[in-house]
Amino acid sequence: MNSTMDRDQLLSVAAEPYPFEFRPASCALLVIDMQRDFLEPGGFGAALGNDVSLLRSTIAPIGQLLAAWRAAGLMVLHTREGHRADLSDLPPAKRVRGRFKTRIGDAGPMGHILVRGEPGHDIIPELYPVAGEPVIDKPGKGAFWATDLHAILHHRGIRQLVVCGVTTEVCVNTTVREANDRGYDCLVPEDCVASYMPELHRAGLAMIKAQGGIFGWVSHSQRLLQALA
Ligand code: C5J
Repeated sequence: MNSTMDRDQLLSVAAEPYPFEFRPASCALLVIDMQRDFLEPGGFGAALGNDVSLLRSTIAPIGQLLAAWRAAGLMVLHTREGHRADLSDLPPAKRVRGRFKTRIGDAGPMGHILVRGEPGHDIIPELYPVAGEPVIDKPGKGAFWATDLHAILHHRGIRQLVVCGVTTEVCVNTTVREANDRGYDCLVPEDCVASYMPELHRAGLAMIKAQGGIFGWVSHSQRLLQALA
């Protein structure tokens, strides 16, 4: 696929519960929270007791989709979960939830955890945004809540989303549900999302595609790349 392709043609991807049809011009790639705080040792994910290496299998396939979207001149967006340095947008309930020793805003090896501007809050170097790709800073799990994501997609004529990133059952699932309620179709490539808990990854995907695709479609990055080729 290259920048001379017909971006308005209708493409079809093998998916569950049935093929996903999309026009590249109106289908954005949305990469959720591929941040150092979730994917590298010493960040928020690790502070909660998780094995961050479980998420790293997504980096290569997301990289392939990013390359294909960029080569075709299609829309790419990234999100980051995090808070203001003074923590004024951090709900006290979110800060204390889990009764963990290390909490959001505390100093860690990659700076203050999940705080904007700190090294750990930023996107991993392997998938770093390039010029022109909006980065949505979100205080919650869903990418639509308290952000301008919906306005940006609307202004660019985007109606469908390929949603990648971490974690499957938390920020990916919340964002897919929010998108569904706003009228977007979402396709989730199963190898481009991951969880610290593999059983919740499977459950998160099952919930999206159940009941005729109640929240969206599930496929694989290779099937998507074949459709674009
Ligand atoms: C979490 C996320 N798991 N990006 N955030 O707290 O899924």
